[in-house]
Amino acid sequence: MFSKLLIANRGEIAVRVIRACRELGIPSVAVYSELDRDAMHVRLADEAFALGGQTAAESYLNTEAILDVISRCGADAVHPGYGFYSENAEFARAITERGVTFVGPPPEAIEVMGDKISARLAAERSGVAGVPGTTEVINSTGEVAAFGDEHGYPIAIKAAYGGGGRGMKVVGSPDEIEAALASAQREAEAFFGRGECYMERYLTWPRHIEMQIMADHHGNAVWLGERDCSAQRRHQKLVEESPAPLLDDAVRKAMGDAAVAVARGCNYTNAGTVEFLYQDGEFFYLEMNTRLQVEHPVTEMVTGIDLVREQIRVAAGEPLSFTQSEVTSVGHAIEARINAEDPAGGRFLPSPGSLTSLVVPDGFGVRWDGGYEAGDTVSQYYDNLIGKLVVWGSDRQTAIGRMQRALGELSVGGVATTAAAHARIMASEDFQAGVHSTKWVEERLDLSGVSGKTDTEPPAESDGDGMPRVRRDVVVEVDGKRFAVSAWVPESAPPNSAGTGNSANTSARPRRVSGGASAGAGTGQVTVPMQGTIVKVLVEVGQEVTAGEGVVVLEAMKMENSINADRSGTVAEIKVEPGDTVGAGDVVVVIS
Ligand code: MV4
Repeated sequence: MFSKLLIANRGEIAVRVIRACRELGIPSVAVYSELDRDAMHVRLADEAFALGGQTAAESYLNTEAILDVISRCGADAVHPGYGFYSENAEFARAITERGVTFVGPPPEAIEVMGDKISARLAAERSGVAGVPGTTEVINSTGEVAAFGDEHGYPIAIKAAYGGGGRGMKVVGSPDEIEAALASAQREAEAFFGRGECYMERYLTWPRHIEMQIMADHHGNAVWLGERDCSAQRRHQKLVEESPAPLLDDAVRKAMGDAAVAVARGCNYTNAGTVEFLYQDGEFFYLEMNTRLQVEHPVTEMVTGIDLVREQIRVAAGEPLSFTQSEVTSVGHAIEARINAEDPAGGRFLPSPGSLTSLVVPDGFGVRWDGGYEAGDTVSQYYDNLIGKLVVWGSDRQTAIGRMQRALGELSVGGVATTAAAHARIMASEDFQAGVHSTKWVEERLDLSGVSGKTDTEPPAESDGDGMPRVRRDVVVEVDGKRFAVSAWVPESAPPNSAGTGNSANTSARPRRVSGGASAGAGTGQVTVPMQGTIVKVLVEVGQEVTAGEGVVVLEAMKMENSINADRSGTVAEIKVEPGDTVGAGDVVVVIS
């Protein structure tokens, strides 16, 4: 096993890998940018080294700086997480040349799958079909027209060196070919530096279903079940689940076998994901992701297999700890990505900032994979995933109910989050019925009226007296029943003050408690309404008082309460002095 593992990443995935290292007894090393000096992954790792810089390019993508830390700390393995260097064959080679293990697939497999045309050819060689289409670069509009004549419309034009959905153009009819091809090539050139494009039949209402695989260095390759990631917007996944709803067991097995065939075909090792489009009972190979994915926890929750632990073991040369027939899936798992984004109006605008508070759900079947704690800052420079809320339930309906419950417990202060959009998704009939598709969030889901704030604290406001007001939450009991109460009090009030007089705060005016006093129709026998201690007597015998005027101050329920004259007249008798304990109904002053 490794003697030290460096995590070339940040946020929740770095935290996830550090936790796996700790369980395996492997010392972990974090790296960090200037902005992440005190980030959660840095606090959690056994050692941490600065990379310098602020942006990803200056820090987590600074090869020189990372190679330097590797040699300084003596790590013999590097886990790249997802994003950053995870699918960078050059980086994998650079560290391998230094005798350091890359916890991931061989560089050659990364390369084959990095280019979509060669990836498609590799799949076809393994007997796995993509959406009907071409495996050659498009050279003229005539080729697209010929494809349309044969297979019909719509047609998808895709970037050969692309990914993540950028640069894909849909051609609805022959007269759109010229503009769509030119625009796809232009975008491919702009985004990926290479303009080559290919084409496929365009599926109009597909689901995105992907298959998790693992392979070791001993010839073992297995599939661990699928994830349905159809609920997404702008090619960013929102919700992932396993198993995929309404997927036939026979189709699942065929998809698993296809994924293993693709992996074997490129001599794959470690964890990988083969993506498919699924429509009308048929699945088509889309691409292979040669990394651990964000949504790996849903597979872990239904199979009970720790994928990160397994990745590290396999990278160290150990055989997979299970065989295909030992992999079973129990129940249903759903993941909701909690991003610092405001879903209002379906816009999902980034909402970076400091997390003034963070309360994460727990309880049976709930898992939180977070990268931040209260007080941490979500920077505009990096992925704004705050954490992943994952639930497990005995079936899909139970899991949906559990996710709704867990979302209700989540409270994030200081930034907007995607939580409210998740609540809408979980509550929607389409999602519950499993009839959503990759276009469903953008085209069908109603996000009107959602707000990104899970913590409903309004900004400090003035109450007309020029004093800024802040919210204080207190719990009160009324007749033994518990109420959570919010009070907006001057900013300068002590934190445990809900704005009413507090005995510790002697400058505050005592509360008036004697009912009906101002009516002036009392008997003159001034009583206290509750048990307490007399802290002050405000009048003397013989003194003239008016109805409603305070006569004594009673401390009760940790508050000072003014006990007031119930009629106008002369103070005839004072029955108490400071320090006396009185009970409800005791007469304290007599007015004649
Ligand atoms: C498609 C498709 C329909 N038909 N290909 C978008 C990302 C890129 N990697 C593949 N994508 C798609 N390819 C054909 N022939 C629909 C999509 C697609 C999609 C796929 C997976 C997840 C989300 C998606 C959202 C929109 C479109």
